[in-house]
Parts: sequence; C-alpha cells; structure tokens
Amino acid sequence: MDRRHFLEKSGLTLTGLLLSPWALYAFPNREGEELIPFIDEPESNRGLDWHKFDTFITPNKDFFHVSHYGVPKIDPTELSNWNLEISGLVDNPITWTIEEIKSLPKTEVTYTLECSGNHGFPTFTGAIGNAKWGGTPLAPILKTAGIKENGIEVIFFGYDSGEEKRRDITMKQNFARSMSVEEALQESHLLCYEMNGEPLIDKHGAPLRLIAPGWYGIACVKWLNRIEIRDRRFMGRFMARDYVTIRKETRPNGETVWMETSVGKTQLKSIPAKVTRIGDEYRIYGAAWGAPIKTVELSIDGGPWQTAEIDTVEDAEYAWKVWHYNWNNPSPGVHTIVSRSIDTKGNIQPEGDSAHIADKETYWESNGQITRKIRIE
Ligand SMILES: Nc1nc2c(c(=O)[nH]1)N[C@H]1C(S)=C(S)[C@@H](COP(=O)(O)O)O[C@H]1N2
Ligand SMILES: [Mo]
Repeated sequence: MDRRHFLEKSGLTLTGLLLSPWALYAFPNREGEELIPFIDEPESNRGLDWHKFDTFITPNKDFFHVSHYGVPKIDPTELSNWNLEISGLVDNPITWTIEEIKSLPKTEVTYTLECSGNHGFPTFTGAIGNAKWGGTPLAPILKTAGIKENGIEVIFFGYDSGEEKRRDITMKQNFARSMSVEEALQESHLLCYEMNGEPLIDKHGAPLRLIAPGWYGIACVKWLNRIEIRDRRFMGRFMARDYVTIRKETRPNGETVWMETSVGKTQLKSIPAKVTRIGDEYRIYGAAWGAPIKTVELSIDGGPWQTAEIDTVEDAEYAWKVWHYNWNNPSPGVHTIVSRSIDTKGNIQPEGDSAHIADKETYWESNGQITRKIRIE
C-alpha cells in the first residue's frame, strides 16, 4: 500500500495529519507495534488509560476531572456575565468581566495536571493529563489591584459550594484554596479559559479557572470568580483538613513525630506506562514529571538500574517527559518493571516501600516508584 492509499484507508488525509495537534504530539511509536498489557494493571476508573498512552498532549476527551461539590449548573446568562472580583487587602478592588480578561495578553503553558490523590488508591491511576492551557497571566492582574503591605494570603474561590460541618457549626462553603502572596505571584500562573486550543468546558471549570504550573491539581481552582487578599492564613477544608498529608517522621535525634502538611507543589514521580513489541523487540514506554527531570531509570526483575531514553517532544518546564527503553529478547515468563525519575538537583523518586511512602497515613502525594508486572509468552 502506498502512502496515499494508506492514509485514505486509515481515514486520515494528509492535511488532516499535518493539522491534527495529536499527530504532531505523538511520541516515537513504532509502526506496527503490538501492545502487551500488564497483568497487574488496575482498572483506571476514569481519565487516562496508561495502556493507550501515545501522545505528549492528552486529548481533552481523555482528560480526567475531579469536582468535590459536583459540576455546578451555571445558567447561561450568569456564564456570559461572568465576573472575577479581586478584593480584600488591595489598593484598587476591581471586578473584571470575562470579556475584559479575554482581551488581555494571552499566553499558553504546557502543564501536566495531576490530582495529588493519583495512585493513592490501587484503582485511582488515571488522574493526570498534560494540556496546553491558554489564558492571561495572573501576576499583572494582582499587581494592578495592588496588594497592601499587610496582605499575606491570596484566596481563590470557586462558584461551586457545599455544606461543611466543623465542631457544631454547619455552613455553606465555596470551594477555595490559597497561596502566599509570593506563591500567587509565580509568573506562570494563568487565569485560564482555553484547553488545547478549545474553549474550556464546564467540567474543567468554564468559563475561568486558575492554572498553577508546578502545583498539584487541587491548586487549580475551577469556576473562579473571586480572589481575596487577607492578613491571616486561610484554613478552609481543602487547605487544612482534606489535602493534608499526615506522615510519621523520624527526627535527627531518633524521635518519631507526626507531621501534617497541606498539599501544594508536585512531587517527583514516574510510571512505566505500557509495553509493546515488534517480534522480539520489546519496548517499555513511560512518563516522568513533578520536578525538572534529568534522567529516568528502570529496573527489570530487581536488576541494576538502566537509563531510559527521554523523547523530547516539546521542552516544556511544567510538562511530563515521555521516555522509552528498548528491551530486547526478554525471556518467557513473568517479569517486574519499575521506574524511577531523578531531578536536576539529584533527588531520586522514593521507593514504593520506603519509609517516606510507607509512613504516610493519607493517600495524597503518593509519588513512590511504581512496579508493573508483565507476562512474556
Ligand atoms: N472549584 C473547584 N476547583 C477544583 C476542584 C473542585 O472540586 N472545585 N477540584 C480540584 C482538584 S482536586 C483537581 S485534581 C483539579 C482537577 O482538574 P480537572 O477536573 O480540570 O481535571 O481541579 C481542582 N480544582
Ligand atoms: Mo485532586
């Protein structure tokens, strides 16, 4: 079959191939390779299916979503009259309309958004995706508002709300997360209204959300309609109760203490995503993210660490790296494959059964090494 016939048969036209962003962002798959599924693969209950991992950018239709109070029903008039209020300890409290925000300079950031609960449960494995997020930078907007000297905390509120109980108090609360002023001024933060070149859709926070590159998904407040600057630390549910990691730690003097910390920036992580073969030439594909990645290594059947090849599709600071490793002539039988990423500072992704992971009593920030099992016939 010549190329033109192949394209026609596969339903792709040449222009379609050239223009399709997914084709552009496909990483070096080998033509005609066959997938050999992992035998311990947990059912990914939603979002990314690692066995189908073959593009650097996650198509919008495969992107997971998490909404703690459900996806809010926002009526069309409210949507088209969307406002973002910036208030509290600022010199110029301002309300921006969505049109005004869209008329500001637009930038895009490629950022891998991972829910901090991803891999915290055996079946919760697809809560991650990589997208090009489009919007306007947050920092100039905060600077225009002028944060007063006594302002220390920037709180991002969503439109969605639910009932919360503390002690004997029952109250309605909107979803909210906060950052320090310095953290909120991070230059890559976006007020985002586009995802992979398409308008943001409801479940991902339309019409406006925060995109906080380098942070876990929880920081990316959806249906964003209010930013408030205060002189106290914010202690809402998603800062101080849920999304709090509880871990037993050993101090230098040998004493054991319990530590409670709020989930914030991402942690170094990697995964062997899938194995394919052409004849006896097997290949392991995977991803690494959470910190600037220097190398990815893998160990087969507990053997020495081997260096994987990183396939740079786009050198984006906040995006995952895709990698592969050629595994030639593996012997028949069951094998284990584990990967670990190493960041540019030399930090190594923790072992799955290391104290750092094993002494963590909550499921957030589960960034331990992931072992996969496979049977070679
Ligand atoms: N308003 C609001 N924003 C939210 C949430 C939410 O429940 N409400 N969930 C957060 C969590 S826990 C994650 S992991 C990400 C998921 O983003 P996505 O649904 O677009 O994938 O959104 C975050 N932003
Ligand atoms: Mo999350």
